[in-house]
Amino acid sequence: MRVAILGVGSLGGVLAGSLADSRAELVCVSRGRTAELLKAGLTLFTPEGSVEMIPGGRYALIDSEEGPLIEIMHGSCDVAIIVGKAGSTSSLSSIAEEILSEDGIALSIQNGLGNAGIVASRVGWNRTLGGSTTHSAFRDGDGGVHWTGRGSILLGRMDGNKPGEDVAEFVSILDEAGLNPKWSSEIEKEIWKKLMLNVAINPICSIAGIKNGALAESPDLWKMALEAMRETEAVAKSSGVNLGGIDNEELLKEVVTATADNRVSMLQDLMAGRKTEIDEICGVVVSKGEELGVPTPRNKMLHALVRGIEMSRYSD
Ligand code: KPL
Repeated sequence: MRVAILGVGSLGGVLAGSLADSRAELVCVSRGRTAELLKAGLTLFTPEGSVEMIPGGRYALIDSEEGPLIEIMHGSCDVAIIVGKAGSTSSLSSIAEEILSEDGIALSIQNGLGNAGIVASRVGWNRTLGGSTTHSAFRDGDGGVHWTGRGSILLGRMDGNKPGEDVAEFVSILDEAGLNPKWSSEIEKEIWKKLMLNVAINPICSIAGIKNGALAESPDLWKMALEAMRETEAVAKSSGVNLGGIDNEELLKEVVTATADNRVSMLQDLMAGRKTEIDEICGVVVSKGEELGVPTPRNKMLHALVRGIEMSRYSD
């Protein structure tokens, strides 16, 4: 099975590094300095403390900034996993469309809502899987990928149908790679649940400049995180997605503990001077809330503050 990982950054590095130990053939799509560093190979620091060096020859590498996909890559992959930032879903989806074989499958494992829909508009709903993950990672300045929290990958068909044989084979490869895949027949719910975690953890840890674990140590920050989560749950409910019976505090505690040593992707983006996913995280909750008449003041405030930090880069 030939698997392409589209948008290799920190989470993509975890996928590439762990899938390197599986029977899958690999293609990595990245850009700029990350692509440059991937040429030489990939160093993966596992949560258990081991260091794995994956030689650059273990995967075919595509720099998406180097022009159109070369002919030989067209239709060459059975699976395309889209892990790039939500803002790059559109461009990565068109690469997925080109790189996938006729019945190849695309899987979006990204933060925010609506990514699987964008992917499906290029490759079709019947070939698109939605996903969400609680694995956490960051990249150091030399391109080393530090897998800080071993979580799981939830994936499922957006139409709720059972996986076919090709999908089952892919899931077994993810399992072989130690990525802890779990099939979900309610993936839309899981994507909302992940959004609830992202609105709670990402902006607050980014504004405060703290690692995930520290969120649980400040009762005031914890309270704000839970408020953002509750608002998101209410928006989900009004959108017709009943998350029914989740204990928000328990869920937040579980993820914050598993990723205690991680700096959220949003904080990593701010520290590197990149645009964050705040529009796709709190922004989407605010706009859906406005559409549905659900108040979302906490998300609105967090959205404005992170946008403000982004803007501060450009002021004197
Ligand atoms: O998704 C994440 C992120 O950093 O974007 C969590 C799960 C919060 C891990 O840090």
